[in-house]
Amino acid sequence: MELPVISNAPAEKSGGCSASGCGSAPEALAHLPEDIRRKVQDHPCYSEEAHHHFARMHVAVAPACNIQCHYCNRKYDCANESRPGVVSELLDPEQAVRKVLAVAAAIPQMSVLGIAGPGDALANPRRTFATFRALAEKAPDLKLCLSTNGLMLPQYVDEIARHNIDHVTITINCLDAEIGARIYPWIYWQNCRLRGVEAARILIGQQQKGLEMLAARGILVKVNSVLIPGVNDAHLPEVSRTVKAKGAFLHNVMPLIAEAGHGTWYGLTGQRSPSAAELQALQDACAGDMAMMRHCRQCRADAVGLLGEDRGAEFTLDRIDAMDIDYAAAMARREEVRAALLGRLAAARTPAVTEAVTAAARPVLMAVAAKNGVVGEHFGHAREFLVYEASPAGVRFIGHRQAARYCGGADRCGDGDAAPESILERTIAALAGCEAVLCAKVGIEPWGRLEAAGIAPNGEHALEPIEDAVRAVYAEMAAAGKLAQAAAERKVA
Ligand code: CLF
Ligand code: SF4
Repeated sequence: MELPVISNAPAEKSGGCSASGCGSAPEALAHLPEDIRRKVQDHPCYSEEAHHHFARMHVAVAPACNIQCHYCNRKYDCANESRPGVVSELLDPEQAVRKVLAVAAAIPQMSVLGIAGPGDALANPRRTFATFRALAEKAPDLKLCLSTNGLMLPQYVDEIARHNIDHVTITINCLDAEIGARIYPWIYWQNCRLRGVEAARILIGQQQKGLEMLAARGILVKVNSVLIPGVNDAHLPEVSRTVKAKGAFLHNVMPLIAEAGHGTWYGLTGQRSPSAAELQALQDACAGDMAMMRHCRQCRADAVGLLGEDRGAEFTLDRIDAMDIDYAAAMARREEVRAALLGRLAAARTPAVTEAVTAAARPVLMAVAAKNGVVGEHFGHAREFLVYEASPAGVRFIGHRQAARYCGGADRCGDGDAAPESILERTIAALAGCEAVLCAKVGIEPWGRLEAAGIAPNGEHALEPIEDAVRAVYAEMAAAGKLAQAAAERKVA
């Protein structure tokens, strides 16, 4: 599940460049062993490049939880991989299978089925594995993915392996039980409610043991960590190093979302969330040790669609019952679409040469209004911008910044009640630090306002693959002397 949206949240928490240690970037994928590459190439969370093209869905079949996290309110979905403040429609396994088959028919690029709550998948083993079992039989082309707090993980590793679940996420916020006691008030363990350091020690031990057991079986493990300023921020680089040493494939550091309105302990006691800059700095610090995910959208436990979009409302049970679906045709279509998308991804992996960029050029952040992996969105229609860093080392994904739609079309403007003017101001503020924004189109008014804010609007690379476009703009800046000039200014400063 996804975490809440922070107003000025940094760009997507996704993998990035091999230079920065991000194993989910295209260059890093190319260097993976063939069997691993096959497992991640169409997984939107494990591969940053795949997330532009392949979709995932979650089925909310797991209501119970066996621990308490201070960032969670039981009224909402599990915030370890979800967005606080959103409640999912609970399904039984039979309903879940019906929904998955309908979505797979309607969204042929849906490649992954995950169970991530709304409680903990392994606190509800019967429902979780019944769902996976049925889907392995009825939709064998889907990758199966599971997310857990890890408390019961060692007990279920064999069953996970038996069900061919190749991707498991464990939320590991700490290795130190003293820190853990500040995050987890209690766990439910062997029919007892345990509290404090003792509870945290057991949870941490189970998580680490489960990680080692999964790695020994060749199951890909992603570790999620919630960044809680003043609690585990200084500790997370050590977590990163340790989980890497034990075989984790990817680390996803997500920002704490602590709003009083969500009723969580942290929210009610004034624990703050990290800023975009703090999150990025910590992700960079951890990236020295392992591959980082930066494109996480903190999905909800019933999310459907590409990361960052939610088409769940199209697939309620009553709507599904009314659908007339030709499953055989849909399956054939899925195979065609998958092959086409993988072909497109392979073709996009050839980086262009940027001769104008010298080794001394400074790095530049650029925001992209993206759609399906290209510069495809109108500035005024974008609900989020992807942020990339261009440097002499290449182009790497940094994260995403949330925005509201500035322009809603001919008959309305903006999202909600806010005036377009204030939406534009907020969007420009969210793009702080970016020197250019690449989009399919941009209107005259936002154009002027962006320029005044020091962000160059650019509509010259509409429909080009994102990284090619960013690379090209960086080369244009280098050719115009903008990179060297700014470097000189920095030196003076
Ligand atoms: Fe779902 Fe999680 Fe599997 Fe992805 S989500 S169970 S690994 S298929 Fe992905 Fe969503 Fe972030 Fe999770 S964007 S919250 S990391
Ligand atoms: Fe909430 Fe998930 Fe933590 Fe359970 S594991 S308390 S559902 S955030």
